[in-house]
Amino acid sequence: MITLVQFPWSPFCIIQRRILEYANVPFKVINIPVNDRSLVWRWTKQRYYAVPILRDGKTVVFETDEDSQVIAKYVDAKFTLELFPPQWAGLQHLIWRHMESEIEGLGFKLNDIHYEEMVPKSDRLLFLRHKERKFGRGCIDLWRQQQPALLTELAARLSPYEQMLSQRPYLLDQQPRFLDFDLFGMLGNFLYSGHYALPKAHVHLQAWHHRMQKVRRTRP
Ligand SMILES: N[C@@H](CCC(=O)N[C@@H](CS)C(=O)NCC(=O)O)C(=O)O
Repeated sequence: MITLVQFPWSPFCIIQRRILEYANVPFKVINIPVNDRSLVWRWTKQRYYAVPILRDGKTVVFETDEDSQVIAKYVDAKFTLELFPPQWAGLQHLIWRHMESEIEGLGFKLNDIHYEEMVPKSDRLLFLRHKERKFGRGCIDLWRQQQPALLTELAARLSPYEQMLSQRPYLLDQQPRFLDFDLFGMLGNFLYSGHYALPKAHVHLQAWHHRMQKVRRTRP
């Protein structure tokens, strides 16, 4: 049985969870507290502390750099999901980098504004400290002030995806590829708090998002 170790709102965890659901295979999810990475540290033999990680029997899979997509490639190969077909190699890489910086970089701020609703009281001090050490003192208050501008910018940065989806059911072709799951993860993080919706003007993106919530691969 496959086990996914995660936080439910993490964009990178949402990608892997949705890929496993898409694969239509049984898997278990372990939610760890934001400030306690001891399980990840132990399972990876002190080589990694981020989430997600995946365990499959004796094999523990985790990313080797910001851009490695090791977990998705492992699941793809194991269940023949065709998420990384050769005809889209290179292009997928360029675009997932945009998603994981330009889209994620706005989405997580908009979600973190509501962190009290997802992080239990006992974990909030260290959560805030972690954010402020990375983004500066008062960053969450700053993002609250910037919220309207962040939303406008996010809609603009999503426009190319809306254009792509006006031509076909998934970003690249007729079936979901890694990019679809990647964008789904970034948007899942943005939408996690329940305070936002996808931009009204992006009607194709909305229809795609609806499909992406449910799609299961059709077995050959
Ligand atoms: N490139 C990695 C990024 C993973 C990542 O940044 N995870 C965050 C949670 S969303 C994390 O655990 N960061 C380390 C930390 O918070 O100390 C992936 O694709 O999985």
